[in-house]
Amino acid sequence: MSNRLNVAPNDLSAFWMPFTANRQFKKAPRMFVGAQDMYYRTADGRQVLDGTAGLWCVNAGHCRPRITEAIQQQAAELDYAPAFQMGHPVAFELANRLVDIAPEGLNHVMFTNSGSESVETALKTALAYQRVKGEGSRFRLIGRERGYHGVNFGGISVGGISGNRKMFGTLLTGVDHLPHTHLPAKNAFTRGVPEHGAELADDLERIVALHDPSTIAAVIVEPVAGSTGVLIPPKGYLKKLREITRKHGILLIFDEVITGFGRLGTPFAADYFGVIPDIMVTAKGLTNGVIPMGAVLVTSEIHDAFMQGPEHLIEFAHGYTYSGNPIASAAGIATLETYREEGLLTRGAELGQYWEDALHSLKGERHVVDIRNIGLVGAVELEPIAGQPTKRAFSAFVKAFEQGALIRTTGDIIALSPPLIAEHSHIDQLIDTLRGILKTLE
Ligand code: PXG
Repeated sequence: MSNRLNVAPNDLSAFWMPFTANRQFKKAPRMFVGAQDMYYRTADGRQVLDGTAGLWCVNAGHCRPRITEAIQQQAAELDYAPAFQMGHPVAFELANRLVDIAPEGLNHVMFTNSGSESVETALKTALAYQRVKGEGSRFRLIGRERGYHGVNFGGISVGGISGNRKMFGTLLTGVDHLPHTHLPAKNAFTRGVPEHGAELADDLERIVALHDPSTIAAVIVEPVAGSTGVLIPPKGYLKKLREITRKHGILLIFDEVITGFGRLGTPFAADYFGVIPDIMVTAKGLTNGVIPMGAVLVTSEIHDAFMQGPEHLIEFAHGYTYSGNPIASAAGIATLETYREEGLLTRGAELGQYWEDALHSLKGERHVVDIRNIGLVGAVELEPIAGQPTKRAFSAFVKAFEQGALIRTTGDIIALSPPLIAEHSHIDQLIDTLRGILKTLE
């Protein structure tokens, strides 16, 4: 076995870390060297509770034997097979298993290697679909303010987080954005789905009137906006989006990279809200975060529209070297098996009330201006330090790590999303740690 994990790296400069304050990190590195179930282990032997399922992906907890073994076996048997014009059984099996648990009608799957690639795949599929069915004038894509759809050009174009967009030129043309749904004046401290704001979906009618429906290919939203700090859609909002898109022949894309695979207490957010999109974007929990993989599910109507013309021709000029990679596919199958055996895709619903009560017990602590929750997701929004946005939440993050809990922060919002195997005692530990920190936070 390698002893790499036992040796502290002597030079941290080569690795330019993603979405990280590199200079701050490299002065006081926070390193994990092991993990099991709900906990990480640090180099100095401390246990750190995973309050965020990694980056919203380790839904079944860490180093689960079935997944580890599936990867080991697959690596030894068929490590790679070409993905274009050739196949292997494991990817087909995973596709079938995904369709089995997916919302009704999403019957075909394209594989990718990340959420960002899944988003690009979905957007390109939407544009190409409109064209193959003779509506090539539908070239516009509609996203939403504060939306996060990964970091590639299509995703940041429909995304709505200015910090992720402002450096990168003109982005995709022909994009417009719905307003975000965060209404703290009306909905602060709501438990679960907020009452106010369904009418924000009507803004799509304004956008449609402005551009004409014949120019719009698709609308993409996260059913629950995650990265921007957990914005839960108002009651009835997603149903309205579905009605308006259907009325105008516009495709509806749900980006379920975070909400997929049990995060809300249902297999997908589409199940939670009773709204089925035309295209569903997934990644993260598909393989429990262990091997990079994403999947895009589409309706038969979309898939079948491409299946025309001479049969020797490629129907859709899109795909990746690693689409449906055998090891990733094996990890995906073992992950879905683990979810099924342990009832994890609905466990968030069983834990939901306990989670909600624990989270909302932080109401009244210093600096807390809002608390939001749904399924096994929560957010605690803090008042920023005047003139120094993000600093207060970031210092909560560093303190939490020192005190044995991993949390996530975005702006001055603390986001929590523990693995779905969490017990009440883990929830208590997480919330109590946070409570202690809030009491001492500047
Ligand atoms: N769509 C959504 C809704 C996401 O949340 C992506 C696409 C992109 O996935 P990849 O695999 O390309 O990173 C995401 C990713 C956070 C956090 O703490 C969220 C994400 C990634 C890292 C951190 O909020 N979301």
